Amino acid sequence: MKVVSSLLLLLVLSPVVLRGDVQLDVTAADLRTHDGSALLAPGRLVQLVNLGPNGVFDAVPAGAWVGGDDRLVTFSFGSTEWPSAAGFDFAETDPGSPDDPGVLQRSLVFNTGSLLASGTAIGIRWFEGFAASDYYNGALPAAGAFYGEFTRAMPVNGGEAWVFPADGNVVTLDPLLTLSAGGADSNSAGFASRQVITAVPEASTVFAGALAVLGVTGERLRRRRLAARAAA
Ligand SMILES: [Ca+2]
Repeated sequence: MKVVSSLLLLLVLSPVVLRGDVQLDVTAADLRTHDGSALLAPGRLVQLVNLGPNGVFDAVPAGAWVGGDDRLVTFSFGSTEWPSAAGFDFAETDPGSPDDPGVLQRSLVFNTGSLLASGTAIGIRWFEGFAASDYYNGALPAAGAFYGEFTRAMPVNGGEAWVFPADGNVVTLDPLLTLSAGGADSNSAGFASRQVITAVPEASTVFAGALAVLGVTGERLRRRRLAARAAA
């Protein structure tokens, strides 16, 4: 219930940002490990994702943080607690109190240099096996790494749809609140139950591979014809 009351406070106390800036207030709870057995620990990696022209999450391929037309979104915090980056640590913004496991509560500030087009669909991903510092130090996920993802087009908890707003706006994104956190979303919605997939070869590589197969087949046919001629 603490999360719900904090959300209401955010809705009442929406701060003002400078013209040209955008602030997104992001809340999600309870975020858990892939089997739901443990709450995600503070310090784990969370990323904000631009869902791209298709408007949906694309699977994460090994060796990259996003796949398909998805892109990581870069932002800065108002303080210096974490460098401006496309990845941030999983924790709540609640100065003076310990971070609660499983609770993401962040205010992300974008300046004019990093604005996405208004209406761009966005979402968050959380990675069970990576600390935010791993991302910052250049780590990349391997196939099988667990992660969770969330976005919402139709608000149910009093916030806004998960799209990038126009300049100068402070937006509280409709939070993920599972039953265990006092909300109405299923508990499994907070599980990091997705897995990084084996990277799919580029289309050009597949095409070259197909040509190679055709080449082998063509060589076999030529040999058969030669053999038929010799036998004639
Ligand atoms: Ca996409």
